[in-house]
Amino acid sequence: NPTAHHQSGPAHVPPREPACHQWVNWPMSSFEPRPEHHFTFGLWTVGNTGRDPFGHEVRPPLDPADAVHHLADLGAYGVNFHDNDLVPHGSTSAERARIITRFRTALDATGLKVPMATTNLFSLPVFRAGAVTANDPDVRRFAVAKTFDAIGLAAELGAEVYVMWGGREGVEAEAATDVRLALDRYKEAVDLCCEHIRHHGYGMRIALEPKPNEPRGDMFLPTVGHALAFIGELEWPDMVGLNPEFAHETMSGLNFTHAVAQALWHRKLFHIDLNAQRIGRYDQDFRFGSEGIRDAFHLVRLLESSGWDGMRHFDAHAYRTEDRDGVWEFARGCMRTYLILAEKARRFDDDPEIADALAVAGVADLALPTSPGGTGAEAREELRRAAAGLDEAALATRGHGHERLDQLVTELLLGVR
Ligand code: GCO
Ligand code: MN
Ligand code: MN
Repeated sequence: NPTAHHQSGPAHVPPREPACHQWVNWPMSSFEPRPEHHFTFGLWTVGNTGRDPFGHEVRPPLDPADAVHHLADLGAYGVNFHDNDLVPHGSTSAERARIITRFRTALDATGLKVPMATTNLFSLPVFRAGAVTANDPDVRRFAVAKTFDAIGLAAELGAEVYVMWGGREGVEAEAATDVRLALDRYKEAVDLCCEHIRHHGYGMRIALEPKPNEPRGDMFLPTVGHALAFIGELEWPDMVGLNPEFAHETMSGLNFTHAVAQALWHRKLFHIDLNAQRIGRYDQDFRFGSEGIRDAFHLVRLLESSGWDGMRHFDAHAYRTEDRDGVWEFARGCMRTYLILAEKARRFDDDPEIADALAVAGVADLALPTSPGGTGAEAREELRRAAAGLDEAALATRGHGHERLDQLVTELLLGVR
């Protein structure tokens, strides 16, 4: 029975912190990114060469050490990578050592950190029918061993979060995979990685990254909700959380801010991939805030007011139209937009008219328990008595002022307040 293997009772789960407003105190005025803002980029993001399914590369490859220097100049905190972004697949151990030394020298010179790393389990032809969920056990063993190596590389460079994105875990021909078995094997792979991390004392946490499709027709763990439920079935559920991505939930037509809020609520927001995406389009990975600016605002407001201390990672790339200068404009733009939206979020909280609209909408009242006396028999009776005395017609006819509140958000974002 794949589900009867562990006890993850609430006993060892830390108590949920109440929804809070703990603003990080950043001087915002200049919107200049600085390391303390904890912005990170993947080597694959600023290093994106513009290749797409229809066209060739338009930019030359970017040397990882150059990426480190440029990102540090721009005020980023860190850089993340897939194993093969840094060490090309098939490198000898001598080449590997030389590459890592060169990369480390750049990190030491700039102070840039490596907060997260991951494995490329999607580019090699061997993963064409899946990696850790391929039907073929040999392919799965190859994938898990590659992941162990990548976890070692991540640890070597100080990463505290290890992202697992199942780029090829999925199917086009529905009859070719039994989804329940695929989930057994997915769980097995995550359990193996947790044991590997524990055995070596790496102290790393794993963040699963859901995505509905692309490159596969349908991918396993398609949304944040699916992944949260999956974590409950793992051997080491406390070691595993989420790396939700703006584009991925948006591709599913879902509200990304709600997905992040629920991940926070479950204490499972371990990392985040920020970018921009329009519903119904291909996987766009645009500059943060370039589409869906209102969604981006609500997201930043959530992250900044929740006291979440994770990395603000951008998993995005410059438009294919851009040359190298455009790439750095892109990176700067992601960070500036985040800082501008964080400033807007503060203003939102300081604006007396918005405060009034929030009061009319009763936003703070959601924190009041429905049954202040708890769930016991007496409290339930008390709730009944209170309900019996209510004026249903009055409750049903009153307006909530959401139009005014929402328009105030628009006006704040359009810069007229
Ligand atoms: C994608 C994914 C990837 C992952 C990366 C880290 O849509 O291609 O978002 O960029 O985030 O592979 O695991
Ligand atoms: Mn993506
Ligand atoms: Mn991503």
